[in-house]
Amino acid sequence: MRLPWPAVVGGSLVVALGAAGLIRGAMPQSAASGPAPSPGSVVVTGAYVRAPVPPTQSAAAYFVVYNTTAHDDRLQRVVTGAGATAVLHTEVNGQMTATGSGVVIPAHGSLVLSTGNGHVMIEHLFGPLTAGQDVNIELDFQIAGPINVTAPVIAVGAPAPTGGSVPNPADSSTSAPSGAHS
Ligand SMILES: [Cu+2]
Repeated sequence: MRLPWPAVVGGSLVVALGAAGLIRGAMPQSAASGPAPSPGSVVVTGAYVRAPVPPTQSAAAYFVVYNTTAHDDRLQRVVTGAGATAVLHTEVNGQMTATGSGVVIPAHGSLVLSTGNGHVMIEHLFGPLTAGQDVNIELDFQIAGPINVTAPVIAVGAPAPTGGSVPNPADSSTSAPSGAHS
């Protein structure tokens, strides 16, 4: 019985392709012999929003982005239903800085937004944010496109959810970043 492959090249090659085809059929995404290992993706985990201290009109969102693809990508825009604007702030030379053109996440690299590393500052909140609520955040990547995450609101002083993200001992104890800068 012949496998339905377009057996164009040589006889020995047809055998090899047939075997690879069977393997691929049983285990999609296996590192059989394709040019790219697997499509890969950009994954966002551990998202949460720190509840703002009452007079503050902004809140900080944290998450971790894993770029499992073989190419760099750029987080170029953040949109949220919780506030009018969302600005990406990352620490550059010890200073929280708004990143106008986004942040590049290198191939097989990650971007960790945690206390002291950076955050998305949600400004002009549409309403009060209290612990237990969920905030929808859309992260727009240059290549991966939009990725939507649901970020629970965590009370001031409560420990950050781990969510499989990189442990950060400073995360739960340091002063709240809310309103620390514009
Ligand atoms: Cu900020």
